Amino acid sequence: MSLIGSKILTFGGVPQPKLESCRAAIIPAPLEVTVTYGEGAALGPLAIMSASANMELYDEVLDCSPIDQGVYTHGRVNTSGPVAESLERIQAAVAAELTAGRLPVLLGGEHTVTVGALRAMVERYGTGFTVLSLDAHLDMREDYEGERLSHATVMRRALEMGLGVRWAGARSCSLEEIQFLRQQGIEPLWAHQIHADPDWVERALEGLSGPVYLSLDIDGLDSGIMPATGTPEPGGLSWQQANAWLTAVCARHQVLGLDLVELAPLAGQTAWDFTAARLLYRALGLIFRGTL
Ligand SMILES: [Mn+2]
Repeated sequence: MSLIGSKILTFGGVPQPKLESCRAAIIPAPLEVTVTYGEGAALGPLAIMSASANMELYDEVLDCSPIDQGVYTHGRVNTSGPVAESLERIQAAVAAELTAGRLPVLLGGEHTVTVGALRAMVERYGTGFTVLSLDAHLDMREDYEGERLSHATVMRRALEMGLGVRWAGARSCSLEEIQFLRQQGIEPLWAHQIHADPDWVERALEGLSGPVYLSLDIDGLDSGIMPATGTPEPGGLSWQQANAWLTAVCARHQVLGLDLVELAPLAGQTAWDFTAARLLYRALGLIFRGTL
C-alpha cells in the first residue's frame, strides 16, 4: 500500500470507500523492467495518486464529481521478479475486479502491464471487445531486444489474443511494424492525419461497434504537454484532442476496463503528474456517465 505517514494514499485523496459500494478500483502496478530510454515509470502510480489528491473532484466539463460513484484504491501489485510472474499477478488483480463487477483501472508502470489486464479481459469476455490505444507508438514488435513481453510489443500480443486494436496519436514505429500491420490489412490513423482532419474522431471510431478496453499510454499526448515519459514524441495529441476522443469513445462504447501507463515523473515538475491524474479522472467520469 502506498502510504503518506500513516494515511493510505487513495485516488482523489478521499477516505477509502467501502469496496462493495465502488464502481471502479485502482490497481497500481509500478512495473519497470523493459523501459527503453528515460526511466522512472515505476514512480508513475504514486505520482498520479499524489497529484489526484490535490485536484478538484468536481469536474467542470461533466458538471459532477465522478469520485462520488466510488473509486477504491488497492495496494500496489508486487512487480518485482520476472515479468511473466508480475503479469500473472496483474491478471489476477484485474480478474478479481471483473468478477466483482467493478471497472478495473490499472496504473502503470510501463505499458507491458496491459498484457496482464488483457489476459483477464479475454478470460472473462472472450475477444468480443476492441483495444483502443492512446499511444505515440504502435507497440507492434514481435519482440524487443529478445523479449516478447515488453512495452514495445504490447499491441502485437493483443492481436495474437485475437483482439482488434485501434490507435489514437500514433506517430512512431519501425518499418517492420508497419509492414506487419499492413500484411494484416490494418492501417493505423496517424497523428499527422489527425492534425489535418477536423473530423478525425469520426475516422478513429469509424465502423467500430461493441465494447472496448482503453489503454492510455501517456506518451500519446504531445511531448510539449507531456514530457514526463520514457520516450516523449513531438506531434502528439493536445489535451483537447485527447478529451474529444475520450468523450466520443465513452459516449458510444461500453468501456470494460482501462489502464494509464508510462508516466515517468520529473522531479519537482508536478504539472505532468497533474495532467495524468486529470486525464484519468476525466476518463473515469466519462465512463461513469456513459454507463449510467
Ligand atoms: Mn508509447
